[in-house]
Amino acid sequence: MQTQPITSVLLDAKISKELKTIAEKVYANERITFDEGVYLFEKGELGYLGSLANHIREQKNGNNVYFNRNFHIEPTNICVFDCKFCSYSRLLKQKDGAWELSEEQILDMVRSYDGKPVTEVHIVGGVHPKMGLMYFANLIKKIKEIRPDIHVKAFTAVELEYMCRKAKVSYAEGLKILKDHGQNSLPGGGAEIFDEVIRKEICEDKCTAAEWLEIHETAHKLGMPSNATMLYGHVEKFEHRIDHMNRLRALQDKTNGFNTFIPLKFRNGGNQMSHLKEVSVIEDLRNYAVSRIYMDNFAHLKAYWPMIGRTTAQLSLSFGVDDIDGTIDDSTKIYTMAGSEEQSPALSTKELVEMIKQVNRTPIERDTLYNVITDYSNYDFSKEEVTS
Ligand code: V47
Ligand code: SF4
Repeated sequence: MQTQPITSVLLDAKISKELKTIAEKVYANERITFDEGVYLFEKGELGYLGSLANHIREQKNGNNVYFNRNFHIEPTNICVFDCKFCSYSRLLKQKDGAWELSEEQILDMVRSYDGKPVTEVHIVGGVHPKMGLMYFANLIKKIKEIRPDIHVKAFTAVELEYMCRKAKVSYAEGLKILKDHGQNSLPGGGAEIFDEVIRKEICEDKCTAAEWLEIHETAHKLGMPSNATMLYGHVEKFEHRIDHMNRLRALQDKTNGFNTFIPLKFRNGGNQMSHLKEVSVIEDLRNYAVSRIYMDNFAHLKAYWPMIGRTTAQLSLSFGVDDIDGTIDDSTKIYTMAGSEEQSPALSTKELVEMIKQVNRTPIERDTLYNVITDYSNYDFSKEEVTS
């Protein structure tokens, strides 16, 4: 049943019967089908998609745009896997450009935030054969001893699959050990594209789609929420993007354990797929919009600004996005090394707030679980000492 008037652009006689039906479904809060998702990618123009996605964003999140105060730790870029799109990893035998932080260096990074109001540390890296489950469990414990209040969002399903396999424990056992040592949630990386044929072409040796989904389902059952990503804009077709979203939507129906969906644009700098062109900004925005329309059971859609750039992140806020990630503090190299325009990704809270206000949205600092920390609508920065 239609609850709101459909804007005139959607009733435009020039749009097809199918697009009108989809618009009616969206306004009636009805889920769209797989075929309708593919049709949106094939036939939906930017203005039409943006209009629908913006409506959903408003319904779900009002005028709020979320961000957090966070930093990353990337313990190593040495990796046993060889994903064709990855610009940042190095094989064990490659010395050039490889790094491996010691435990003390990692803990010093955490100590460097003493007195600063960060709320989340995001830990991911290459899959190093010598850094195992108990090494990371003890590392998290030590991080929590230094900073008991910080939320530890750590390890992609790719890292977790390898850790559990090496330690000869089930996913449930491995995740329980990490949880008991202080890990709070999982980031969304490693999902790439679930379609088995495309996955084989771009990252054949790491965890399968089924394993990725099983690890996230197991985490959700243990009370550890997670995020989900999708790597788009390479060799996949529209139906592969919808298939990917469909598998995530089905798991979310089952567990409701995902916090946010994060489309990740393939960046072509310095990797084995550099011969592929990157997709246009129009395609980025269309992809955010279709994601917002298709993923009806995800509360949030994130534009990760170090990957997409701050200008496109701002634009995405009119195409369904309600979250732009956080302060970052120049602590991640994944996208710098893949050729992103953000070569030293760091934004102060004040800069994030200004970015959001500039497009007439309400800046909300959140914690990892989207609890509101500060509403910056009428905030006076001149009274604050630490604004990082
Ligand atoms: O899984 C690697 C991607 C991911 C490239 O959960 C690339 O809040 C594009 O998952 N072009 C890791 N993408 C990053 C990630 C993430 C980032 C921000 C926030 C969250 C979250 C998760 O980065 C990998 C892979 O999909 N990636 N290389 C590249 N050249
Ligand atoms: Fe390793 Fe992750 Fe890079 Fe793949 S994307 S090569 S698993 S660091």
